[in-house]
Amino acid sequence: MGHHSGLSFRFTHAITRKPADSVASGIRAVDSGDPSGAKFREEHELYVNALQEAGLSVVVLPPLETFPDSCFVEDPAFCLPEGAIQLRPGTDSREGEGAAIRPALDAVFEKVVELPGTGHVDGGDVLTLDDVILIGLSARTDQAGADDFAKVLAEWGYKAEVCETPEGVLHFKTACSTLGDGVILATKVMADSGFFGDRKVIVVPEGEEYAANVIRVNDVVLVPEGYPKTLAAIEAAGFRTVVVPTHEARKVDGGLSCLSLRFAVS
Ligand code: CIR
Repeated sequence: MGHHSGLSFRFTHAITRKPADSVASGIRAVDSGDPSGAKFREEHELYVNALQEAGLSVVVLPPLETFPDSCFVEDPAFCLPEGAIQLRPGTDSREGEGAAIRPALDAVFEKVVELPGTGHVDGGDVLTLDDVILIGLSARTDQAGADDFAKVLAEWGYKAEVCETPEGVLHFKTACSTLGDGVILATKVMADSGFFGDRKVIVVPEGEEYAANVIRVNDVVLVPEGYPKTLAAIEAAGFRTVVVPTHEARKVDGGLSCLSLRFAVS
């Protein structure tokens, strides 16, 4: 199928995984208290509802206690209309999540391949735009992984570019999102990076950097609760918004995009 208008936001399906109680020991850069599995599952249900309201058929996988960060399903896989790629997350406690999500990929896609080689890629470092797929090098995604991933994408007919995620940013998409229709939402540091060429970039107001991670799903943009200036900026640009609470996810550096794999299949 390759690049086409709407590739970045027209979806039919999503895969999610309920947070486990072990999410209390999920990875975080700065400790602001442990998330509660029970509270996180309540927020997760609202997230799943929002995806359904946006028109998606949503698979909800059971909690996986052995992997504390396994509700962040975006990281161990990458999906396109023609198939899925099982990734190799770049931190020890998450590397096995690729194999854990594989059956869910096989259940939906005829074509599923594993990232070749020995490098690492976290899906959170991959930003799909309609005309190019950006892969951010980070503490999780290394050059070997990015190069091998780009090769698979090229074989499937997709153009990829490898970028340097700015220092101190967990994942490339922690600091930017596509709103579709050629518009990017990004933190100032990301906006100044030059990655986005002449696309229109909405800069996230200072102090609301967490809200750079939003997801456009069909006709709406899901925005985390508690970021009024960013919400207003997205609405002023003409997008319909839906606010979703992500307070528990945030305690372990997770956001809206990390919680699902979104894709279009016929
Ligand atoms: C981690 O550090 O891997 C998790 N605690 C958070 C993952 C967030 N995922 C994402 O940004 N795609």
